Amino acid sequence: MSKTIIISNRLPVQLQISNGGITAVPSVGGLATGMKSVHSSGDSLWIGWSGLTDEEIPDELSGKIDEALAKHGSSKVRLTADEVDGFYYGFSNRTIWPLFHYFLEYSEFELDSWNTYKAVNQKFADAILEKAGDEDTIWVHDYQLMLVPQMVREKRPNISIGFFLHIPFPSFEIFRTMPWREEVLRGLLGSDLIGFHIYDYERHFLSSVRRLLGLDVSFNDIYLDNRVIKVDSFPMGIDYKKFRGAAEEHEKRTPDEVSELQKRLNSHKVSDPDNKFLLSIDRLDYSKGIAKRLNAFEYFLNKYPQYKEKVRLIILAVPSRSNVPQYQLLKREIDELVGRINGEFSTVSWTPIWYFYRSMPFDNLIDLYTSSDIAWLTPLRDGMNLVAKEYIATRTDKTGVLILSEMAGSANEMNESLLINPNNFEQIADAINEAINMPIEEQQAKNEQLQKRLERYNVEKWANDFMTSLKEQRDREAANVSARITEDRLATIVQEYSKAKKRLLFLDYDGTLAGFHNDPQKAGPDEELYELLDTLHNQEGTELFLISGRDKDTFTKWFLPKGYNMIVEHGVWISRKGEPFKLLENVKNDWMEKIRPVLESFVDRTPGSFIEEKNYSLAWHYRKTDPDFGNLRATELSTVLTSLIGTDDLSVLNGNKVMEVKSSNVNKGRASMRMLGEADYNFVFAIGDDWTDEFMFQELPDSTVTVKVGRQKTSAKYFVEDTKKVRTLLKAFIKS
Ligand code: GDG
Repeated sequence: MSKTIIISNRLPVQLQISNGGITAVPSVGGLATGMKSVHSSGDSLWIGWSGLTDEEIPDELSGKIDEALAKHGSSKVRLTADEVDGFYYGFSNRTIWPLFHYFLEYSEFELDSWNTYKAVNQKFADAILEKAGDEDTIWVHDYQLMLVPQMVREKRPNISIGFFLHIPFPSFEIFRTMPWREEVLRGLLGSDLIGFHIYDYERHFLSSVRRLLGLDVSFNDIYLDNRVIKVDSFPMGIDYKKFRGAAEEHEKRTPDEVSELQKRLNSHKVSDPDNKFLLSIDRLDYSKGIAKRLNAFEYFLNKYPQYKEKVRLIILAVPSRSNVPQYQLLKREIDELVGRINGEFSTVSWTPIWYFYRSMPFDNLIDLYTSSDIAWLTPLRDGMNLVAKEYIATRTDKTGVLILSEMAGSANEMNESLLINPNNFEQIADAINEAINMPIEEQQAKNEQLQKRLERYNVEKWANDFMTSLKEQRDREAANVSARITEDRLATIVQEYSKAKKRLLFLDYDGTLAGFHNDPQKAGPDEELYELLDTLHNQEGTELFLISGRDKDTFTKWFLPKGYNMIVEHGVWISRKGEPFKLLENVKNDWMEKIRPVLESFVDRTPGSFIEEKNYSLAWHYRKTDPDFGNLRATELSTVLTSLIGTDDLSVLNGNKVMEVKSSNVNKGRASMRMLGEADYNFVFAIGDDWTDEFMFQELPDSTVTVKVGRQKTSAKYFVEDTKKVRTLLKAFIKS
């Protein structure tokens, strides 16, 4: 039976060593609960680091740890203290974390820690490879393991792999600064599906893939060799029932069941019912903007002094990564700020900030959520921010106001909250004022909407959506792959070819017989291609046509002496058996005067693009431009041209990095059909790589063997991956 393997840096259980024995206790984190539905025992395995280094695990306990983990469907990856240092505290948390959260100045680019990151990723991949069968599904989590997908793919090309990034993916301008950027992208692209919290991260990732790897991207599909990788956004939800249920339980507690913390909170509420609690909960991390929040609080107290003694800020900062210097500095900064603000504003009966630097038990977390009038979360960057969602879920009477940074992924789904820019103190101070004075009905109306959404799109739905999407992607790939020209299929086609007495072949040139070059004039045929074409051309019963959008002069130079049949400019010109080119279609070119200046203006404004002028068409090439910019300009040009050519019987062809304007009654489909009508052929074959070849695929009769080069959407029956495979195919025709 196939199983699901989940891989994350940490396991969903915590180990406790006591009296020489070991127990594993499930951890309460969002990921662990979210994956519960996926990680149901029996058909699922979770692989991760146990949290203890090799040095910390006495030899005699290693086996016991394995047993304890196995009870929770988990298996450990062993890491030494040095590995944890280089991989986790080093590359993950001193390079990737700051860079991906736009803290470029904190990002350290150390070759040693990169090497450890690679080695540890390989350890995780090996652990997967050891346990995984070909039918299994692998789900890799987060920024610590970005190389794992490709490492697994190399050894198991057919296995299903999903990856989810829990933190933001930064803009290309930030990502490009990392020395190992290509390796990281290639690592991720080992996946079948790559998930992000929100569309913005997806967009940044696709842009980096296009710009740094030059890969073709169509909507959210990436074409890489013989695979298509899907990229999508899946905003992570929370275990709504758990938080809601806990809040309801809290309301039912008898006075002696109430926690000490709750008693303290209650006594303050009783002594001053108008007093408002503002709550902020985060890991102590610079990305969470805690220091800025404290400064903003000071600003608020100065701008709205009437709230002195009326509001109290409760800050829970959970210790995190305290081995990393930035975190130690931040801790000191926050300690000092809290001290200074409290020193400045406190009165005998009022301390403005209550500051907890610790992790609290779940129950206390609920105490804080349910007792606070306002949750105030101002990360400078945050992949999602689950605290915002948890706060809203616990508000059983639907009161409470959420003030949320627009830099948190969750802001996208929670726009009923008061969204603020964490750097805009004026706006923040006004938002706190608005929150304090917001009528109850308004609070309830907003929270009702928010709660509905959180309940529906909860963490289980998130996990299931991701798994469903991964499966769909695999099915789509399997269906597509069935159109690949495999050895068996090739044998059948070759058999039909050799049986046929009269054969007609249409071969596109660029991207089919030869690869692309930045300068089209340099993409001329090589010796092997000449030999191949010579043999086919001279083969008894074979009528070969090169069919291309190229201009006639170039093809005259390259192929006329060879005597091949040629159709160029998409069907305007024809040359048979070495004769000079003749017009195949009667077409006008007086429109060119009108269109040329338009294209010229695009060349001026798009560095790297140029115009190719043919006798009956004009082509604007943008292969050499920045890919995103080029695509943007192409869309713009297409709109401009469409409005210009309306009445002129012209059409715009959107080829592979080229946009061509030509007469509408000329295309490869029409030209190939005319050739087909000239004799009685019993084997017809057409092959090409771009949009302009689709006319042939669509118009030639069903019995034609149509082949697309590449994986893009096509009307062709079959596909081959690249120009190399095209040559293999043609060689097979020759040998038949
Ligand atoms: C990363 C991304 C993304 C906090 N303090 C205590 C405590 N917590 C729990 C909260 C919440 C979780 O920790 C924090 O989750 P966040 O989403 O807010 O932040 P990160 O830890 O930075 O998580 C983030 C997330 O991954 C998921 O993809 O949203 O953007 O940075 O669940 O309740 N729990 C307990 N005591 C505490 O003191 N028991």
